[in-house]
Amino acid sequence: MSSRVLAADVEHFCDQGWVLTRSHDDVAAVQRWVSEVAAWPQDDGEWLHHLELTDTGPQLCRTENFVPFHADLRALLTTGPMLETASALLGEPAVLYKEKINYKLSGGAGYSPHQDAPAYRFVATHVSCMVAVDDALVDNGCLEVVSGHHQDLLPVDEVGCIRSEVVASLTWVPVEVKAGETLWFHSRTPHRSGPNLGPTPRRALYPTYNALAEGDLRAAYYKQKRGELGDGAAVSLIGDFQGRPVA
Ligand SMILES: O=C(O)CCC(=O)C(=O)O
Repeated sequence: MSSRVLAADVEHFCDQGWVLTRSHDDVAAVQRWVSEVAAWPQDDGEWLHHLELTDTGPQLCRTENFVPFHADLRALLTTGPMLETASALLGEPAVLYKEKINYKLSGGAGYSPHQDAPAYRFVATHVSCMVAVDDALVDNGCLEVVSGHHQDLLPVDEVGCIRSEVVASLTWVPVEVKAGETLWFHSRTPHRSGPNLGPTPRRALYPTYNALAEGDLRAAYYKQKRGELGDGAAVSLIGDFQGRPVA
């Protein structure tokens, strides 16, 4: 394990299925990089911008596949403390599998209760995290997780989210994450989030890492996702996003 990753953090992750760490000190720089990506044009790149319809009109809700085109975000997510923490939590060297920005701008929708594992088609061992770009608080739709419930896949409904009777039986805990902190969670940790009811954005980066021993599969993931969803409105390979599609 890297000396920069605390054994207590690994233990918390193994026991609870999540752990909160400090990931970056230059909050303003990461906010600027994410604003740069958000300003990229819709059509003429290989990145994937997604819009949602809100009461005030269409707005950006997600960008995927930006790491090849932004050197600073590539360095943040594929080297240094982030990669070291992913490797420590997986217990073996990690590699980036996919990455997204969820913008959750004011009025942006939340996410239904789900586990991520069913959406990851090629890899068995993976870990994700939410790198808070802005403070993620209860009022602007921070994540809620279920602690210590990451051993099994739970029964799902017709869109791949956790069945409502199971949701009602679980204890959901909001985890507020300040800008500069990262919430790491196991791909079987149940999680959900509410809408952003506040006036300011709740932007977050979501890199997912897999065990390098299973291969560097990022390009294959995006090829398959484009094939399955095209460049259209659907945001996810499961129906967890509660946002309205833009016609
Ligand atoms: O950003 C959020 O509020 C939740 C995101 C999430 O669970 C997902 O993208 O799968």
